[in-house]
Amino acid sequence: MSGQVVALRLILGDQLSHSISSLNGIDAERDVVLMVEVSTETIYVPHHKQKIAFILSAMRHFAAELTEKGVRVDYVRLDDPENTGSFSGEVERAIKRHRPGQVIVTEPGEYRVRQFMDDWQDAFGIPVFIREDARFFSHPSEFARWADGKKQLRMEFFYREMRRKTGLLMDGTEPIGGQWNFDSENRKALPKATVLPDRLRFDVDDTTRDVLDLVVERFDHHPGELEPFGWPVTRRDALAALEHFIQDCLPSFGDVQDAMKQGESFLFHALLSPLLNNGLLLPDEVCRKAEAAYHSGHAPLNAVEGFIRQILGWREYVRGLYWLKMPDYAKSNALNAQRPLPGFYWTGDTPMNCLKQCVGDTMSNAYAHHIQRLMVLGNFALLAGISPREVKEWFLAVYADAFEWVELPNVHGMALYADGGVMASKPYAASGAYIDRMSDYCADCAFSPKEKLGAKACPFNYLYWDFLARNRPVLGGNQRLAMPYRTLAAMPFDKRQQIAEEAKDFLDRL
Ligand code: FAD
Ligand code: DLZ
Ligand code: SF4
Repeated sequence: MSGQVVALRLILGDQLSHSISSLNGIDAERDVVLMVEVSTETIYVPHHKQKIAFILSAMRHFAAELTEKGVRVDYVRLDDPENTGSFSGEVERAIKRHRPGQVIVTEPGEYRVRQFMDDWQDAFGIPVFIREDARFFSHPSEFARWADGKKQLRMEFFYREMRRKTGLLMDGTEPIGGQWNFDSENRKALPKATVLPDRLRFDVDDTTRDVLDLVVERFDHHPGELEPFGWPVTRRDALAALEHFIQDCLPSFGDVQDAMKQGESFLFHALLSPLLNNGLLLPDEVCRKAEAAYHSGHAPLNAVEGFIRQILGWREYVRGLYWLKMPDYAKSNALNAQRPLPGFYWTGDTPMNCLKQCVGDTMSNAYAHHIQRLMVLGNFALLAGISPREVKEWFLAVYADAFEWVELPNVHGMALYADGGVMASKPYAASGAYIDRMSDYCADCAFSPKEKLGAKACPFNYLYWDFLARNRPVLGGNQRLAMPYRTLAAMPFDKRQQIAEEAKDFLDRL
């Protein structure tokens, strides 16, 4: 590379958008884009093999697209012998290589990375400009203003603000259909005769093959299966994945959004979260496409609203919450849960079929859909009192879409109630009856969801009541739990004692 470099522009592995703010105003002749594969990012948790392959392959394809556009890209590979293994080390080395007048970067998704980025200007002695990430509908500062002074934060109200702000599914100042939220129509079990769409998988090209070989060489001890690998890793393929979802899945997405089926990992879900989170797709374009499908009559309102709410509502809300509450949020443990994570979260080796299936899907695909994560894997960890720190590390490791800003609030807030109710007004705790209603897992299980106590009883059943009994000091006053607490109080003493004994026996053997 020749000529005076004006700006070194760093792009991280989850910033793979051509419209990323760090590229605004780029001088293709005199600026250099830096992209770095670094070992610290690949091992801060033991990422699923497919997740590492997805991130690195998408980075390499993105760098190639920039080069094709005439941008000067300095790309450091993981196996570069000079690679220092960290973002800070690689930015320092690149400054020595290029002697730029300034460094430009878009704010990172994770608090951990922001901390060392904030030191760079002093450490390297040149101006470092950290630009806002404009790919979201709202900035965390806007969320903080919205949250300021509120006694309780609820996603639904932030979501309505976002609907008004963006005009998505709005008819003037009113929500289309006269209702903000169609969630009550989105909780059906999967009808037996449902024909599921074939999901689009993408071919492995030479770039991805090199990365898959690298993962075998360096990360063979990491969890999960590497192949078959079918994730999109380019903008073009990401757009094809979006089109496939809108055409083949969105119309049916709403009704059975909460259903689970053995051997069917994807159902009508979008599979777009890894692409939204690494930047190959933008939330605005995804929501506008879904909205257009409603206006053209292709998809019904409950499906489109349900889908848009996940992105415009939940995704924005958890990001705002993350930046509002960090760093303390990561230490939260309102229910003082201390039990270590059982080994079957990694192996799937458990007689509880729902957990076995959900872990199996996770390890095969680096993906599980929301209800599998929340109502099976998360619910069990909640009821069993597993340490939030260990649960959080597991969820961060095993999913291709897992970045701390979105993963942590979902784990600590939504699944484990570790934040004491900041995110959810009550714990998402459920017994075996819920899993039985929403899935076909129980038919193949060693336990029965109908049995409440005894050797055949579904462990979710007695764990549910034991969870409520154990956590009465924290949860007893929660109005939304008044009914189950009344039921618990009405149980004969012997039954309550038996629940406590069976739960203790089960948990001691975990
Ligand atoms: P769909 O079900 O088709 O939903 C569409 C889109 O909505 C998703 O692509 C996603 O971008 C967004 N979305 C849906 N629910 C949420 C939510 N609760 N929070 C934020 N965005 C949401 N999502 C992640 O992106 N990364 C994570 O690390 C992650 N960890 C989770 C951990 C737990 C314990 C739970 C309960 C949920 C987690 N989620 C996470 C949210 C959700 O489960 C995934 O976004 C979803 O399963 C992704 O699959 P999909 O693209 O097929 O989504
Ligand atoms: C997740 C991840 C992995 C596995 N590897 C890299 C990498 O080598 N280089 C990189 O720039 N980003 C990687 N990432 C994504 C980062 O962890 C993510 O960009 C930061 O956590 C900021 O959110
Ligand atoms: Fe899961 Fe209980 Fe059903 Fe078995 S019986 S699959 S443990 S919910």
